[in-house]
Amino acid sequence: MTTALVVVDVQNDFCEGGSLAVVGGTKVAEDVAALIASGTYDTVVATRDHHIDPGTHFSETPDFVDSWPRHCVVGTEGEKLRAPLEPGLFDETFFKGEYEAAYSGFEGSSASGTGLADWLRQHGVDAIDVCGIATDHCVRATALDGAREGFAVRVLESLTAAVSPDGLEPVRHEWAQAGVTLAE
Ligand code: VGL
Repeated sequence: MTTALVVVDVQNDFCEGGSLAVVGGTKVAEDVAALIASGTYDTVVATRDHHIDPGTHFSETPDFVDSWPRHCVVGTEGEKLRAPLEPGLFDETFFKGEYEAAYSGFEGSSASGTGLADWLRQHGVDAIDVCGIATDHCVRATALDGAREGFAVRVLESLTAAVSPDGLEPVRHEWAQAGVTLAE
């Protein structure tokens, strides 16, 4: 099996100080950078929320379920990867959500227009380890889509941060139903 690390949306707006801050986001950035530096994975990719005008995904009165404060707007600091992560650490980056909500990294495309699933297959990847932010939104959706696309999917839960850490049981149940496993 060739396993790739998929790092979901570890961007400034999702970390402490950002417009949609998730507690623990900065620690995820640090811990994921250390994991990448350990050389465990030959293939490492990132996804990034990359909004221009995503319609009702943004709201002045967000419900934090389907609508959110403005975040990860193209060209802003909030859209950039959280240090110590930086673009050069990744073999490819997949951008999503220009004009719509896009929770799953599998909705993303590289700058040259390749989707995540095709890119992984082209690189001989058949398994993915998923980490990043937020556990209960973009990590959730990316893991489920990965399983649907036929990859063996593990979620590295200790390398994620959740919007609602107390609400993860149903998410874990969905993952289990889909054949997604948990590591650590
Ligand atoms: C996310 C809420 C809104 C995420 C993205 O990356 O999990 N959450 N947009």
